Order: sequence, then structure tokens, then C-alpha cells
Amino acid sequence: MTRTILIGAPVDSGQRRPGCLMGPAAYRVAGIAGAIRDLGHGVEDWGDVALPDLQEAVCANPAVDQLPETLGWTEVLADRVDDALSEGAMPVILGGDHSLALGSVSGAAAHARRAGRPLFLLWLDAHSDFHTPMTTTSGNLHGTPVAYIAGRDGFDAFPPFPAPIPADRICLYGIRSVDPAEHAALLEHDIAINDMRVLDEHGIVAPLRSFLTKVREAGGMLHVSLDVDFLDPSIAPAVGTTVPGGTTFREAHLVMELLHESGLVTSLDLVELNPFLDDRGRTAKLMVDLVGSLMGRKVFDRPTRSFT
Ligand code: 6HN
Ligand code: MN
Ligand code: MN
Ligand code: MN
Repeated sequence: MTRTILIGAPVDSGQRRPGCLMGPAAYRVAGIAGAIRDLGHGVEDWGDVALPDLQEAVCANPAVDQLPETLGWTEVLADRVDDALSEGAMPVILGGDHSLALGSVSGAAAHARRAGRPLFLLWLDAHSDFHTPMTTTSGNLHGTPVAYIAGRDGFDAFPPFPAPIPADRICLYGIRSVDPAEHAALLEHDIAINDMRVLDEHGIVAPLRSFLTKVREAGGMLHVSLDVDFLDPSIAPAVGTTVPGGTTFREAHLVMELLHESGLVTSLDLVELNPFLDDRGRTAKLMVDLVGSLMGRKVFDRPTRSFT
């Protein structure tokens, strides 16, 4: 049994299409608490975090949008995620656009540093989110968290990331849209880039297993950040940044089932759901079902072999 803590993060400042702020409500309506509880886990809902008073902030790149708001969310979410982990629980962050990971992963990293454990990051996304505030051309800060987490320069307005995660502990999974500046920067880092080409060729299982083996051997904590656009838009339309060629229903469930089997996940983000774009709640329900697989739902309860 895992004790889970739901943290609502109605973050909408990382991009310009309104709607992600309704995400936490949509997950609750779609039954996320019951889905986890029915699997025998503990669930507490800490409600939605509130945006603190905004501080003035400036960035040399004039394209950057809603910086003070994003800084506010970063601060409050880092604190809340650290608190949940310190209670020995698994925080599940109900987003909110992907800029919330600037905060959630900060909180996980601060906790991991105090616990003396290495933190690993699995980024399930169509995008690499490897811009810095200096390289983004859209100005949308939801495209920046991986760069912040990896300790790249250009985040002067932000608090220094607590214990940046070395590149070899970061795994990008499912990516198929990378901007030129991100591409150039990724070539300079030793991040595992499992783009859709790699997953087509090797299948969805082998690259994930090899990453999970690394996490296990290091005694690591594992933060999983699940962007709705990891999924193919035909099954998950409720996202502002759809990219064709995403993972199928079964591939996505299999990723979640392997994560469950590993027993390694210590915190989870659900990001980029825009309920305003949904089709009768189907994307919200699919995301809740995926959380069910991550928390141990299976068709047959046969003894599972260890994944290694
Ligand atoms: N996401 N690379 C594009 C940009 O605007 O920087 C898209 C970012 C998408 C962000 O996946 O959370
Ligand atoms: Mn606190
Ligand atoms: Mn993303
Ligand atoms: Mn994305």
C-alpha cells in the first residue's frame, strides 16, 4: 500500500491557451481519488495550491511570458511537494501546464538531497522542454523545466535549482517535437533521448527497463512527469500542443504497468490537460486510468516476475 497525496496545481502561466487551470477539477470529477483508493492505497487530497503574492521579475528575453506568475507557482509547489515527500507519501500533482514541474521537481530534488538519495527523472512527453528562458522563442515557460532541472544557465530569475540532476539520470520518452535551440543543447548533454523513432525500433519496453534498472541499482528516487501529449492526439485530444505519432492506448498503459512493477516511482506530475479542449471528459478519464495502471491495476493478478 502506498500513501498518496493529491496536490492540485491550477497552473496556467506556462503557455497562452487558457484552460489548464481547470485540470485539477477535471481529475477530481473523473474520479482520481477513488481510482487510487480502490486499489488499496491511501489517498489524501491537499486541495489546490494558491498563487502567492507576485514579486517583480525581469528577464533579458522580452518574449518570456508571465514570469512572475510562474515564479510564484514554482516556489509554492516546491514547498508542497517537499512536504508531501517528507511525510513519506507519494505526491501526485494534478496540473496545470508543464511549467509546474519547475516547482514539483525542485521539491523532489530538495527532498532527495536531504535524504541523501539520487533523484532520477522520467519525462513522458512529445516535447523535450529543454529551452531556457533565454532560448525560448514562443516565450512559453512550459517549454523549459528539463533545462532548469538539468542545471542549465539562463534561469537567473529563478531560485537556483536544488541539486541539479545529472544528465545521465534524465530520460526523455516519446519525444517527437524538438526546437532547433533545444536540439543543439541536447547534443551537448548526455541525456537519454528516447524519441518515437527509438521506441518504434526497439519497442516501448526495453529502453524503459534499462533506465529503471539504473534507478534501482543507484537506490534512487524517481520523479515521473506525464504530459498529456505523450499520448497520440487521437486518444487524448485535450491538450494545446498536440503532435501526431504519439503513444497508443496500450503502449501508454504498458509504460505505467512497468513503472508499477518496478516499485520505484516516488512522485508524479499529470500535466497539460486542458479540459476546455476535451471530448466528454475522455482525456481526463484516460489519464486517471493510466494512474490506475501506475498504481497497480491489472487484468490478471498473476505473480509478477521482477522486471530486471
Ligand atoms: N510542453 N517547444 C515548444 C515551445 O513553445 O517551447 C513547445 C513546448 C511544449 C511544452 O510540452 O509542455
Ligand atoms: Mn513546507
Ligand atoms: Mn511538456
Ligand atoms: Mn508536450
